[in-house]
Amino acid sequence: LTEDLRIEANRAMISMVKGNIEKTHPEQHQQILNAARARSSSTLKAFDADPAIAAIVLTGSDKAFAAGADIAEMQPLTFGAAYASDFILDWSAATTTLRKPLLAAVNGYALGGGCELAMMADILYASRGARFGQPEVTLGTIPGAGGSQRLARAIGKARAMEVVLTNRMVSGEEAAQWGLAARCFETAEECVEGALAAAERIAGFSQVAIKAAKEVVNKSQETGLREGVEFERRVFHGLFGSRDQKIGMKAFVEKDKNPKWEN
Ligand code: CO8
Repeated sequence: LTEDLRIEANRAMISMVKGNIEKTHPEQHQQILNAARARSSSTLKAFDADPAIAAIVLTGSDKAFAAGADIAEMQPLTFGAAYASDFILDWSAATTTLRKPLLAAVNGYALGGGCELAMMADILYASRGARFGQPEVTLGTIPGAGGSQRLARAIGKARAMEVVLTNRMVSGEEAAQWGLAARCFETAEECVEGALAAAERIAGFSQVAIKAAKEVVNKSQETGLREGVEFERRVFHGLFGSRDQKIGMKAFVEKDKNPKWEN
């Protein structure tokens, strides 16, 4: 019930593979990149709508999760073009409005937009070799896809300032210690396996409960405590209207270890 989504050429997250595509497909590389970009948002939406999929795992290669937006492509961009197209919005909106859990398995570099993408995940796993960073100031700009906001919420203002202002990279181990990653695995392979195992566990639970649980935890990042607790209680009350609440509690009472979830 899980799907390993390997977006090797995600929209504007293509830096590390662009060179390879240029080498292997010199004639069609631009077409391939454009198709991959157009596909990434719609692929996520299609996975979110597919009842056979319960969770999505996003990963990259051992060298890089994603090295950020394509700097060469962004270089000539004007304010007018960026503003008119609301550059970045469609891609980040597609990622952050998923109702199913998104897990990121980060190995190697997660820089700029790559770090921002990883932070959009509901569960972020890293390996020892992961390197998170927001190097935008080295390019004369700043994070543009939520990096400054999500990083500060995840690791606190002091550390986020250091990362954003000094281009300090955060290792996988530090990411786990600081609360940016849920866990740090020894190797890249273990990290991807860990993410897939977590996705499998999620797939084994009531999907209506999973969606509601994701929604209430996310609410905590956007609201005050009283409002968040009230929201949680209302959603909790609402779940008494689901079949899965009856199925889950009946299974516990009857010591049935394998409830058949319906929604
Ligand atoms: N854009 C364009 N090309 C890149 C990028 C990039 N972000 N990253 C790497 N490359 C290219 C290199 O130019 C090089 O190309 P070539 O082989 O043609 O010379 C190739 O990838 C391999 O890179 P390196 O030779 O530099 O490999 P190293 O192992 O020495 O270093 C690094 C790897 C550390 C990843 C290094 O390449 C690097 O620092 N890259 C830039 C990282 C960066 O600054 N990222 C932030 C970009 S800005 C951004 O992401 C804003 C995002 C806003 C949101 C976007 C949402 C879509």
